[in-house]
Amino acid sequence: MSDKVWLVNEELVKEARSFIQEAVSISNEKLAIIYHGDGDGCCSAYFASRFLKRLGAEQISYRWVSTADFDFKCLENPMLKDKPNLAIFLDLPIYTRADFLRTLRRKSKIFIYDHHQPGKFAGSNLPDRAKFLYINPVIHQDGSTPATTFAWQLNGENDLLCKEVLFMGLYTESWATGAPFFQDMSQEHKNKLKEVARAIHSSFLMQNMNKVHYALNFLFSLDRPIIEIEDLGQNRGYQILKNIYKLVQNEKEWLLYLIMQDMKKMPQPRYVLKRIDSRFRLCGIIASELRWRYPELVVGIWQKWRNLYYCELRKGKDCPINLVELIEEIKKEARLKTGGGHPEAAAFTANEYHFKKAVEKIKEIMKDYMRKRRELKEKNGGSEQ
Ligand SMILES: [Mn+2]
Repeated sequence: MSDKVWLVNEELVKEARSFIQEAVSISNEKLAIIYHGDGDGCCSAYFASRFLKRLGAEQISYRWVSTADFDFKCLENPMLKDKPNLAIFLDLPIYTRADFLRTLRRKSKIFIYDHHQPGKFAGSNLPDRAKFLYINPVIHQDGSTPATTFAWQLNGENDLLCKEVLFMGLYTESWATGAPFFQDMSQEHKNKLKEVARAIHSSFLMQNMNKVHYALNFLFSLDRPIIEIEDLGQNRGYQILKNIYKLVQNEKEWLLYLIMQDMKKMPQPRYVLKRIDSRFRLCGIIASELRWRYPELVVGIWQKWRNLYYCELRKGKDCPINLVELIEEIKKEARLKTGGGHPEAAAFTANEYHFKKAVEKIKEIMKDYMRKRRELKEKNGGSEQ
């Protein structure tokens, strides 16, 4: 039914294992794990850390990089100063930063596992294979196997707690359903893990918190499987995650209410394009909620994200517009910093000037589309209500 590649090729995992092992065994020096700020990135960092600790690593530093703009600049200077013996990048398209990698490589061994579309790859400019290993299943095998799966294989342990973390990482990537690893897990067990996974994911929706690791610390605090803990609420780390989760949910509900109040003023909306202001990255979940309320429209929700504007696009089930194509149209008129996604869900970032141009373009396209649709309905004798 699915063409998902559930496991990373064992040869690639072996190569990664010996690359990392060698770097750790040379000396007991500084190691760094840099992970994508989401459920998959965090769970993969957990497994990579377990693996390093088993190899005897003592000094591991952690950082995460958030989705909206993959702002690698904020980690480049500290890392070049820190000079870790080995830097492990998980679930991050860091290969777009060729200059940084070239400089870092002088002092550090670099390992990258990423499963995003490779895009511009700097690897060909990095001749020293002994110091650089990049694995991306999109390139090296046919599929986009999540980072959690890779790191779980790398770590090689398969106790119940590991299986639970694997489930949570895959759940946040929509890879848990149908995966061949969880057949013996009860539905109740899975539901419990989903709740924890949502709390883990929420902790990465805050701005400028890249050195705080609430979710990872919570995972490290677990000394037995989650299912065996009678009252998870007693766990301090989980209390923090849950509080953040509630904060995010409350803010989402409130912003959604404001948008709905605004939309009521428009009896026949042709699009839903709204700005929100929040310290949390909420465009995605708010746009996703609105798509159900406006099945015929394109929904775009944006917010200021550090120096950029960040917009999430969703479309209702009865809207035939392809969002990837929409973004391609926008690109003809506005210079986007990032932009892409799937036909039903896409996102882009741009500076203020180009962002405004982009939003105007979306309005234009939507007005045009809705006008044509109305004309077609009239021709067919139907009427717009
Ligand atoms: Mn990710």
